[in-house]
Amino acid sequence: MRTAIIGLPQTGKTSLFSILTGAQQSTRLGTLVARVGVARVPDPRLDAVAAIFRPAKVTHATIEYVDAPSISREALRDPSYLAGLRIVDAFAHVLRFFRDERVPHELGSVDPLRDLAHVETELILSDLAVIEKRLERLEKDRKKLKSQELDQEAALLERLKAPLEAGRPLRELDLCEEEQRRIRGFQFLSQKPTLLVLNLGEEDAPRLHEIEVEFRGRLGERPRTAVAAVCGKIEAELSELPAEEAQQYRASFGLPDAALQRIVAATLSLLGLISFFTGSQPEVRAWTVPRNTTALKAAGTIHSDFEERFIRAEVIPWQALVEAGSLAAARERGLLRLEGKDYVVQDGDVLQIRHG
Ligand SMILES: Nc1nc2c(ncn2[C@@H]2O[C@H](COP(=O)(O)OP(=O)(O)OP(=O)(O)O)[C@@H](O)[C@H]2O)c(=O)[nH]1
Ligand SMILES: [Mg+2]
Repeated sequence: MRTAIIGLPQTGKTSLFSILTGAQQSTRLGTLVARVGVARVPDPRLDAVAAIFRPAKVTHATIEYVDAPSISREALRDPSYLAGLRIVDAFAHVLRFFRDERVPHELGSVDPLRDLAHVETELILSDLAVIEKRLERLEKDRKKLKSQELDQEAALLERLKAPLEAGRPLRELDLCEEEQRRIRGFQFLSQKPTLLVLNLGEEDAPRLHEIEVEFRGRLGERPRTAVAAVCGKIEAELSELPAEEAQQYRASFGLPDAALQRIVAATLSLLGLISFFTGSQPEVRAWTVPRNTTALKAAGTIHSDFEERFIRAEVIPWQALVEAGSLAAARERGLLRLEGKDYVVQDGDVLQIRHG
């Protein structure tokens, strides 16, 4: 799972990267190289399950974040820059709300909705260029070779052009599975699920929730788009402190719970991911999988051998395990269910995979 942090120059992308990955802040102006870091998915359920097993090691699920160089028309013409953006599963698009005269604004003034439209337009134009190029190619090929497959691809791409030309990103279109499959290989930028991160100034900290709600209202209904507000500068500074101390400072600013938790939770739900846990003495671990994943596929994410030699899964919801106090007690009370390969894993399940 990889998310790219995108946005205009000087909006707080690197600050967000520091909050999420704990990487020390090095505000490198306009750097052209993307940095990759790993965020641990904070999960109180994992801590509760770990208290039951008391394992040697607790492993959180992770999300990779990329601190991408800022979006611009020139950058979007650079093949290696584009390639870096194409491979990600989602975008976290940072919008500048904070006012600070010492920090120059690319478009001259603070106006997050305009900035959003500006960046979206660049992504859309980039996708349109890809479509045009492919259509030209297809036209040549279809003259040489009659192929229903190519005809259908051309028809679909033609159909995608109209909404794009009207300024609608591809993520807002309802495409059937067949259409999704046909265009997957293009990895269109405007199709990425997007978390809009509102980067507020510290004076807005007490109104964080209000501003978030208001912005959602102004945005209107947008499929595969989520909104989360943060005070980037404060949170980036707090990310270098011990958790408890940071929480005290946060409260003194009137800020809600840790930004890391809210951003990561929003990213997971945007992507339709759920968590399950595995527990044993050596290791308790959280895993993320798409909603509706079967026990067989879940076993495969742990180890490919588990999928190949899968027999059954023993399943218990994490709360039931915590209430029982131990795996043995849960088993005695008949709380562990034996499930087959087609069982659909639920958010918060604790799984023991039995394999040959
Ligand atoms: N006052 C104020 N300044 C901020 C805030 N967030 C970021 N900044 C400042 O804005 C500048 C840019 O922040 P970065 O996090 O480096 O932004 P960026 O988007 O990575 O910038 P580039 O990589 O150069 O495009 C820095 O000087 C930050 O201190 C904020 O919430 N309030
Ligand atoms: Mg930066």
